[in-house]
Amino acid sequence: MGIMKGKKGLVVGVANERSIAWGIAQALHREGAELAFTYLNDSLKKRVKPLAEGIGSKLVLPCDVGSDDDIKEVYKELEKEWGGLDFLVHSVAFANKDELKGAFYNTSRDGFALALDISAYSLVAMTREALPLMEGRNASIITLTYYGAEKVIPNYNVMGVGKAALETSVRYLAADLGSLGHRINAISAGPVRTLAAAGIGDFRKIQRVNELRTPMQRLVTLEEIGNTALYLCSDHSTGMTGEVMHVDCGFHAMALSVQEAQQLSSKD
Ligand code: NAD
Ligand code: 0WE
Repeated sequence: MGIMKGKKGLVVGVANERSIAWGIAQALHREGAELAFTYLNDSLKKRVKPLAEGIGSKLVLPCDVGSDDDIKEVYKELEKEWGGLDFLVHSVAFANKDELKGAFYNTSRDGFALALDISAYSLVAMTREALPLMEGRNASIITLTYYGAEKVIPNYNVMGVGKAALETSVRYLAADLGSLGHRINAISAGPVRTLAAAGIGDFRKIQRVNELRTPMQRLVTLEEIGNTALYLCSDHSTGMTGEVMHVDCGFHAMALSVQEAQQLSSKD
């Protein structure tokens, strides 16, 4: 117990108690990590602050990851308060809602740039600005991705392209960070009913397909994603970097569900 004792980390992407970032924060806190949080805007501050305080975190800072100034300000504060950083949890994505449905070719130039800026470039900027604080600490960085980066998930559209850029950024960043002693990995999570997911029209259908197609015949839990994040942030995973780990009850391993295959063979 207490495998994160003495480690300090920043968690970016809590909106409420259902956020994947919050599931991750709880696992890290359970193992003794000291955490700082950021929030996007004032309406989310009201949600994030009490959650953070509930686990003894006093550092709750504003940050729009689309702003270099905001990012620099966060690390300035962490430098002042902590003087170092052992891990970073990046759990942020955004695309215009009207571009998460219909034909992908209708994605606008601005919508494409926005989705890739917030969902992929933000990891690059947050990593770069964290480096002075991480110096000599063998730090770990994690981000959250989705299967729509690898294969077409209808309507995921520009977010799929953004997640592909994010996953590739993880590999290029891993190459940069290795000689500094730091690591960076991604968790490819199965569908979880969060605020970001609630905004999606056919999310229930996506969850239903996952329950039918996964080897485990169920959906992944926030706790399971949190425990995997804990592993990647901890010194139990010091041999891993540049990896995309699927925490999806095995969905990525299937092309057809077992039931679909049985239905096909029974018709022979
Ligand atoms: P969520 O809504 O709880 O979290 C998304 C967070 O992104 C929010 O806290 C929001 O404030 C933040 N955000 C958006 N734009 C921002 C900006 N400009 N600056 C700073 N923060 C910004 O939803 P979630 O599902 O927990 O999403 C977290 C991550 O997990 C995302 O990267 C998402 O793509 C990924 N993911 C989600 C699922 C799922 O099914 N929910 C599956 C796989 C991966
Ligand atoms: O990464 C995501 C969701 C990311 C997301 C969600 C929203 C909703 C509200 C990004 N931007 C926005 N913008 C908004 O205005 N997921 C993995 C969840 C998700 O989203 C989908 C999915 C799944 C799964 C969209 C279409 C199809 C499947």
